[in-house]
Amino acid sequence: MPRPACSPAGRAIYDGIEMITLLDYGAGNVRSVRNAIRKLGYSVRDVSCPEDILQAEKLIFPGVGSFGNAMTRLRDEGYVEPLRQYLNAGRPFLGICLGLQTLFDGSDESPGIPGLGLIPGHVSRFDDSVLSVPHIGWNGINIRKDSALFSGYQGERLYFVHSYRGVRDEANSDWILTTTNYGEEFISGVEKGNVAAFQFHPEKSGDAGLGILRGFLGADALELGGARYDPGAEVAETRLAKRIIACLDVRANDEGDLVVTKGDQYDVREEGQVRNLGKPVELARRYFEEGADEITFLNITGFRDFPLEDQPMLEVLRLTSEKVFVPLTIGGGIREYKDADGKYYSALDVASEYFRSGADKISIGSDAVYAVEEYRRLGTKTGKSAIEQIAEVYGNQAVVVSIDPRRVYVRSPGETARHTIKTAVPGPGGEAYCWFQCTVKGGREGRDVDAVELAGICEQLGAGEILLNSIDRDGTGIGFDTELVRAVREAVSIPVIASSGAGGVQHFTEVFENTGAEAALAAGIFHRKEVPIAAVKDHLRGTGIVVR
Ligand code: 1PR
Repeated sequence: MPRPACSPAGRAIYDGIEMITLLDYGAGNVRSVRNAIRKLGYSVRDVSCPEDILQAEKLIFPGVGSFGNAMTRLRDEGYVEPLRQYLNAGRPFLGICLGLQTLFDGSDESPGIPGLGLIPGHVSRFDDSVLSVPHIGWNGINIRKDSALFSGYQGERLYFVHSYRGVRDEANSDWILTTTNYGEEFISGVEKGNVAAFQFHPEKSGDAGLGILRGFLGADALELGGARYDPGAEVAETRLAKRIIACLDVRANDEGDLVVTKGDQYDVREEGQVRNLGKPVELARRYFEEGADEITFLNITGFRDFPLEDQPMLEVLRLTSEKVFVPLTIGGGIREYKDADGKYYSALDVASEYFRSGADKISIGSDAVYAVEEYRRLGTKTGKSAIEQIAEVYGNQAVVVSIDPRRVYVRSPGETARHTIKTAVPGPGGEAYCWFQCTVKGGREGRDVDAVELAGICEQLGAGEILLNSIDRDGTGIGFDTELVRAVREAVSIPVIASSGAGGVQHFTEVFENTGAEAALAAGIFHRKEVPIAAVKDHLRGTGIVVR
């Protein structure tokens, strides 16, 4: 493929606005990095040829995807040598996430593929026998040396999403800027001279993250005034916070306007009309300001429409990512598709458009059920399911599987081949056992697959997280189905988001205390302003549960 022409060489200041050079090799969501840079008053120039790297005044490298994929792309574009030259000269550089990992010699994620070799050591995987992996969510940092990057930082938690990490040893100790604990201590930040990199995402870490980014962009103008390194201070282990997620079910109402709606057990109509609880972008912004740790959009009629023709939904994502600096997940209609002209789009094409529009994670519902049925039929992976294809390119952490289960009661486990539990909430005929039947098409069709099996197989296919709804509890306000959440949580080693049924602050405490879920999601109580997000967090804090 011919390389694009180089961007015009020249000054890094245009019309009084400083240019930041962005190394985006087109493999994921760097829209939020762009948006964050712009919000801080800078403009962005993309690297389009190797010389652009050497001409940069300040270079940001937000690596996305897998280690091997990133290094191969860098090599194919001819970027490796100029990048090494730039780094070895100690010129201003900020790596984010994989942008940190590629600075090491290599990674267990992609054996045999060398990294940039600036920092001695190998990146390796967290141990998923003791922890849920990926490490997703808001964790702290321990600052190990003073840095102008933390001029405005006051010790807030920051957003991480990764399965691999660097660990410190003698050979790389002079690089260590910050460390974080997740089962063990790992390197969450490095800095030497003008070269710095973070494992967390400053662009997704709310105002605290934007402050750190500002520290890099305007580092020379800042005085040290924020969090400082205190060599005498005792270093406490950092802890990952439980996440509180606001969910926006979105669809067009009968007038054709895109609205946030909300169902009762998935029925979103009231007196024949689609319930309208607000405008998607406005609500998302409100939740960001109120302290939501993450925002999820579900395009609930995506299973029957084609999302790439649903431009308003993509526009919602683009506009939201300009204002909202916490992770955004989008689901609905992620599957392969043929348009009216017979043109074929893979699920990866659909997901890519969502990532380009500002999504950090995509969520797959119906198609995950079909993929599990196919896996059961063949007894093996095909590499062709949407989960496998998207995880391969964007990484497991970018793929959420959304499950819409409904309880099916039985008198004894022998009545079904599906995974049953003994329940404390007996069925209408006094049945003491139930299984959780997966559905497709927004709960309209039940399939012969249970939620526990589905979650396990989806993990094997490459899903990085489970969004676990409950049709029985949705919109009821009677609390999460903790039996369901516990059963799924115990079956997988990826994070589980408990969803459906939150009616009060105590329900969040209950689900975290009884299930081990990493996150809890709610919709109705937030949309109707019945319970503020801050009240949920205060209650959790009061019971000793760590929150941001
Ligand atoms: O199948 O890949 O096209 O994805 C469709 C997506 O849309 C799925 O993730 C599915 O969960 C969602 N969906 C489809 N129909 C509905 C519906 O409500 N009619 N949303 C729907 C339901 C439940 C949560 C809700 C929680 C919390 N999803 O979105 O936010 O239950 O609510 P609560 O706190 O008010 O109880 P595909």
